[in-house]
Amino acid sequence: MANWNPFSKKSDDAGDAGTSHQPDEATGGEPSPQASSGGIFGRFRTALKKTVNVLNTDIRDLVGKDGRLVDDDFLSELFALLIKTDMGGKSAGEIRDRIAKDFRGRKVHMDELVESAKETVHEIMQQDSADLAQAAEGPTVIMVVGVNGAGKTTSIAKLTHRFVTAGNKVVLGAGDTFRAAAVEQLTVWADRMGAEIVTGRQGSDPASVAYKAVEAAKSSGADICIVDTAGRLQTQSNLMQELSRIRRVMEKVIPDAPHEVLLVLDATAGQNAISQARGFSDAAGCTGIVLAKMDGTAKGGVAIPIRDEFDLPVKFIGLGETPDALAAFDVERYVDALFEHGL
Ligand SMILES: Nc1nc2c(ncn2[C@@H]2O[C@H](COP(=O)(O)OP(=O)(O)O)[C@@H](O)[C@H]2O)c(=O)[nH]1
Ligand SMILES: [Mg+2]
Repeated sequence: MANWNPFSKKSDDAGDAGTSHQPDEATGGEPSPQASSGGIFGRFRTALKKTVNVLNTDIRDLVGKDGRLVDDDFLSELFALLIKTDMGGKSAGEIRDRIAKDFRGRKVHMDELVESAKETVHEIMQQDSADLAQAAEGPTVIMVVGVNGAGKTTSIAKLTHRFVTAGNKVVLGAGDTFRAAAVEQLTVWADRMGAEIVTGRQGSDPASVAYKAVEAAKSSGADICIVDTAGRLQTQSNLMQELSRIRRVMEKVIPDAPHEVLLVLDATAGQNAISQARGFSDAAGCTGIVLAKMDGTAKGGVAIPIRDEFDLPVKFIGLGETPDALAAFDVERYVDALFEHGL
């Protein structure tokens, strides 16, 4: 198989958030106009802008040049600012508590505070590798699930683009048989990118499409099979059961399939909406998260409560609507980008 994991940190891919740190260094720590206005890295920076600004400006003002005594007042003001970054109450509380533990009753300076906050965020974000699992033999099967409009089909197009570009043969399964438009959307992408696609009639059984797609991938010696599913809510128990059924038919063709079940979450949806997707983890046996539409939120801190909320690694972030707008998620780079101006 050609260059299996194009998302691996080991592969030097300019599309990965953070691998293009050079423009930053080249301009002495400031992003070049080019980097901030366009490209994946620029969009990644924009996504984090509000969070970075709160950390860099508001908290810096709160602490002041000469430092600030850590007392109850300070701790509650700090908490209020952290909440503004979309990192969620739990994470903001953990940062505050750690600072209270380390510094209460004495003066803290900005660099010490940032160091402490960064360590806490790091601990929360710590996760297994973002690399995709790979089948021991035969095609690697990836199933994609999530609520309506989260960005599933677009994320599949992006994954396909990356796999095909890396020389892999991809078969897609248009498992969203609910909406005719979804099948058309995926067919257009597949044609454009030279991937094979298996479709079913509108309203037909998605498990049957999934079965045929995995079978086609196996018999044609494809490297990867990606199966789309219709959007659903975790409260729709019949539809959640359907996901288990789709999984089971895949297993009939390849015993350890699906190798990945990616839950696509809309970063702009707000934390409550995202929390509502928790049921997917159990019903669909999710193995990782794709955080779509990160370019649509200036409060990129949203990845923090997601790590708190789901016991799943964030594998990719979506940074736009074009097929190249997908980056492998890297905890170190994410945390560094959040705090880079605060040190
Ligand atoms: N800006 C932006 N838009 C996205 C991203 N991912 C998906 N979208 C848009 O979100 C909408 C819903 O996406 P779609 O893939 O059809 O969602 P699905 O219902 O989960 O399959 C479409 O208009 C996409 O173009 C992203 O990373 N950034
Ligand atoms: Mg779709």
